[in-house]
Amino acid sequence: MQDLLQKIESYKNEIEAFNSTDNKEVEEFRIKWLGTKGLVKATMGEMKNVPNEQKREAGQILNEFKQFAETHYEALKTASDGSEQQATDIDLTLPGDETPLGSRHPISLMRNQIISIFQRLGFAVAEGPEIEDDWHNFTALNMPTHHPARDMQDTFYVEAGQNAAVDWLLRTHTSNTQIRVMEKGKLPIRVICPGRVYRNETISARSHCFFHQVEGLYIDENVSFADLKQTLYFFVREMYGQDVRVRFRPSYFPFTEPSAEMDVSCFICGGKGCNICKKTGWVEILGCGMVHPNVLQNAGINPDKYSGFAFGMGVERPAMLKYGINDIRLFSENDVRFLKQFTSAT
Ligand code: 2NM
Repeated sequence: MQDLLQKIESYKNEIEAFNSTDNKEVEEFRIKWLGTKGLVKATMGEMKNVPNEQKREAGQILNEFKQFAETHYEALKTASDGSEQQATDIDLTLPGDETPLGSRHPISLMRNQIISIFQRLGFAVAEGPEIEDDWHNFTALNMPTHHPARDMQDTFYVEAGQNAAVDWLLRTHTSNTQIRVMEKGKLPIRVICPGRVYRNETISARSHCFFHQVEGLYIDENVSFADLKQTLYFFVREMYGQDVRVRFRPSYFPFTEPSAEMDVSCFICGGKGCNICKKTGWVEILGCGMVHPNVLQNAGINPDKYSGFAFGMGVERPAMLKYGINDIRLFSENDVRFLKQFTSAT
């Protein structure tokens, strides 16, 4: 009996000392102590060796030992189950990972808005090269060899090697693309040409050495200045609202004759006079005119049969006015804090 008590005491110590959250080890514990060939059962079997007068007391002690082993096993099992849950279960109530969404560049938004108005009038979009030859950027546009706009001061020429047959340059307007469309010879023509252009200007808050333009061209038989005006009236009403007022001022471009600049009543102050319109009540938004007969001729179109109008506008300035941007350099710095502020379906 004394031996049995000692054995139980040492078993209890061993059980107490065992700790693990590993499922396999806990199961091994169960088999060792509580299995059908386990130590608890074997110890219970020693009842038969206990003298009769001590059986009552020994029974109690053995039962208590069995319970001790079972309780310890249950505690181990609960702890190990919990650890497994932590490792494998997914908390379906957690919010999902955020997917970062890009936003459209403000220049793209402005350009798309301009383009879509002309598309509704049946204009197609044409794009052309930014690195252009002298003919398509200047000569064909009725800008002769010594025209001041060709000056190195204004135009980025491309180093093309000593024996290059032609001068290469970064286009100074998107009219190059319109010459290319005309040269294809498919008439009538209704195209809108958006794109980036380059001019050798000092970079500041108001001007940059590259910017964006949208130019339009309409060529058919009997196209008149009245067609030009009505097309542009439609454009500005769509762009700035049905109440906008318009004025044309005579101007000069080598590629159009007659030429004009178009102003709209200031969309900031409504014409009363503010900083944007410099107290004039008017904001200049585009240049336009009837395509010069020399230009048609240069591009292989008979000026006696066909006539057309063209116009060109910048994208940066209207975008700055629309979005309240005060420095043109922000458009090309790609600061995400700037870029992520612009959202639109277009
Ligand atoms: C402007 C103003 C006036 C223009 C002319 C042509 C072409 F190719 F037909 F000759 N394209 N764009 C034009 C006319 C551009 O921008 C202020």
